[in-house]
Amino acid sequence: MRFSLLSLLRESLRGHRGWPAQWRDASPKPAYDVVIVGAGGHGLATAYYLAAECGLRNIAVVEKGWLGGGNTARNTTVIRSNYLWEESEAIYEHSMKLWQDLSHALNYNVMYSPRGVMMLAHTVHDMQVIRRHVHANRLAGIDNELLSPREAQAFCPILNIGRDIRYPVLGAALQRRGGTARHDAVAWGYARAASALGVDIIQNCPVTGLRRQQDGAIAGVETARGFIAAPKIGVVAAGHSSVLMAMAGVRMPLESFPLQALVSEPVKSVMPCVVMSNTIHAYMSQSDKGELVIGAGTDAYPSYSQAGGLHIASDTLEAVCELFPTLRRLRMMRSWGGIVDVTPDRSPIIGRTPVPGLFVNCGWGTGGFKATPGSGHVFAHTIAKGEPHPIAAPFTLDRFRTGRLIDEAAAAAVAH
Ligand code: FAD
Ligand code: PYC
Repeated sequence: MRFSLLSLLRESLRGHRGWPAQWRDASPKPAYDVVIVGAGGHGLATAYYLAAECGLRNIAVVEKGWLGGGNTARNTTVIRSNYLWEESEAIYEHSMKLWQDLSHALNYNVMYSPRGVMMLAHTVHDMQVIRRHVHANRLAGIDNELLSPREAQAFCPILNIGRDIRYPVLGAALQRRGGTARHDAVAWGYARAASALGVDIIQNCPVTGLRRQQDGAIAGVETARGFIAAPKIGVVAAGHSSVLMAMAGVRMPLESFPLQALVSEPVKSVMPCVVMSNTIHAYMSQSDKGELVIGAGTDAYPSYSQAGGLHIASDTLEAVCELFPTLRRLRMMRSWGGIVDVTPDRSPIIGRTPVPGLFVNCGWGTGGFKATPGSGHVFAHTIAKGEPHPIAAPFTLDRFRTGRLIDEAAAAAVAH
């Protein structure tokens, strides 16, 4: 091997803060074809589909903590595809179809349970909104049906449809194929299947920088355990995407908010489905262990706190007690928060960035768990081909420049 004086000097200056910009392109041989930053469900699914469907095997997933320990571990696992706009219907329905066969595909029981997701209406405006969604979904071939209060109660017998409560139930929209899955099993299932295909999953390895070559293209990731060179990087770090993208000089249209949830002590099965109410900021299902899984709205201001305001959780519990009075004496066991990153139009960003070789998948806000298989699938194809997958194509970063937004706030399901 031959060393020039210049290359020796470059090596000795590596990591030095004053490293001249023109030397930052010292491009070592790529260690991997693709590095995915973030081992949440989306990152692991991306790595799995890259290996399983795109013919790439030399892939690493780099995670600052442990796999599946971010929002994937903290969410309330609601799965549905009853979104309003065609672009959203396409991606969430793509995901829904993948959920149906996911346990077989991964040979891992992700406990997908299509027990029905029922969204309540409490005002005339709510009724207009759910009617609009039902019609839009049915036109797109997606199941969704309108229920009267009595029909809603027949589907969920503990639901209070009395007229004397603060926000009486006026009707509901029911997506029968909607439901839940086991959050950590999804991360473990994708991780195990990806690992079996040769993907390296590197935990406890925070990414601290994104290094670019002299021509501007991505060169690799700086991590707390050293530099990893790769010609393609996919950033999938929910809640922290803007921090990571800033490392490559890309400013993202994102804000990060705490979103919280809590679970009750376990009880016998009382809740046969998922019930959601955006108006009174509460949604609930029952886990297979018997705990009632309850979610609240986001905090009103951006923050990286993984707790969330106490008043948000207590308002939610008041709403739950009104809707399900039989649960009034139930004790709560745990509460927690996660950081969700939210775009101005409440739709995700999936695809290329202004930095050649750098891809991003973020902005799923309060609703990305359900999208895990579909998001990973289309992102893998986008990274492998360097061109957006047709389903991902509308979700560009560029839409915030052109103004072609996909305003899904009405379907976000959680109060913002
Ligand atoms: P994550 O699982 O957060 O993965 C991102 C990973 O990136 C993390 O593991 C993190 O440690 C890692 N990371 C961050 N920075 C770095 C770095 N510098 N270096 C290396 N790694 C890094 N969605 C639904 O569809 N249905 C729901 O019912 C639902 N309920 C929710 C309830 C709550 C309380 C919360 C918080 C969210 C909820 N969501 C729900 C949203 C959903 O959880 C997220 O959209 C989804 O899990 C995002 O998945 P992910 O894989 O992108 O993120
Ligand atoms: O998007 O369905 C959803 C959801 C439920 C709870 C949080 N997000």
